[in-house]
Amino acid sequence: MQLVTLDEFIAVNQEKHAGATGELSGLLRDISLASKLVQRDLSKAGLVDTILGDTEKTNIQGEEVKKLDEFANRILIKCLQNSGDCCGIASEEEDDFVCFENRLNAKYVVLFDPLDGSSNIDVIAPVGTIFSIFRRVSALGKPCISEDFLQTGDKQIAAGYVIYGSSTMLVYTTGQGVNGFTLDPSIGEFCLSHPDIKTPQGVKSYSANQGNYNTFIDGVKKFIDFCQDSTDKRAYSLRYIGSMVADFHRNLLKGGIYLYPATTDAPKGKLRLMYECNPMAFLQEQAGGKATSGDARILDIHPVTLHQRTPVFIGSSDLVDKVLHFME
Ligand code: P6P
Repeated sequence: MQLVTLDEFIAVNQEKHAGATGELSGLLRDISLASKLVQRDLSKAGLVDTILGDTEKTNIQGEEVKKLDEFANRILIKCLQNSGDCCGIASEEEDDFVCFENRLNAKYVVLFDPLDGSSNIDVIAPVGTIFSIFRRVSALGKPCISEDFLQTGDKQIAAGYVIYGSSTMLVYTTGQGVNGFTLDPSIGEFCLSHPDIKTPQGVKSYSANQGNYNTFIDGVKKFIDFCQDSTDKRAYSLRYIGSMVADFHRNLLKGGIYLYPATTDAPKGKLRLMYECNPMAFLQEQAGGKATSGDARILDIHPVTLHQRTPVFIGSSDLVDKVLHFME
């Protein structure tokens, strides 16, 4: 395969980016720059105690903020504000959206989880940055408003993630399929490594926190019982890393389903709709899979609040259909 960098790929496919006139391409470049800076510090997290460990703060989710969460959040905000193409952001680490007063004429807003799965950093498990891009609905020249962010997932212009694992990969879609780019640290470039990703069906693999089994609704329990039943078939493999980006990435490439249903501790589910489930659902549908809350297609859910949570079942179409069948 010929070496194609992310910048070259974006430039060549510029016209395919829905209505993009270069700004969207600029945003994707800015996100890739931010992720390179995050990766650089992640790779030595164990050595530099200034960025490892907790900040003794908790975010709006009531979750411990790791120093690297905060670092990734700051880097993304800085890169997106410098880009000039983004008028505001919403982040898992920010209580409310942030409007860039010096970018009132920019067309796009970006929502992100700066470092999903960050509780795994201390044990060197994969973590990820997840992003979702919308065109603003408010008038140019004015500060962005909540409606710019609270759009249904099917209005996303682009979405993607960066997974920081044994290697670093950026995976994104603008609605023209899904492509993966692996970071070559020797040249500091993301290079096309996984063109036109499609999620296979017929794969016996599920990702769930089995410890929550007793708190799942009956339909979900029946699906998991089906997965574990080996009377007349091979039982399914359970693969669960505890970092959604890593579990999602494996299922996207190899097939499988990730499920985080409602539990007694998380009656509305644990994953956030706007900057975890929506971007992953856009990617998953573009790769030929499905994403549902159990009650609705994720991309159809009308958001009410920025940090709202939703149950999520996402992955190979046949497995999502199977769990929906048991939940009927
Ligand atoms: P549990 C990380 O905090 C996260 O949001 C996802 O990345 C991950 O899949 C899930 O929570 C893990 O949650 O309750 O199984 O530890």
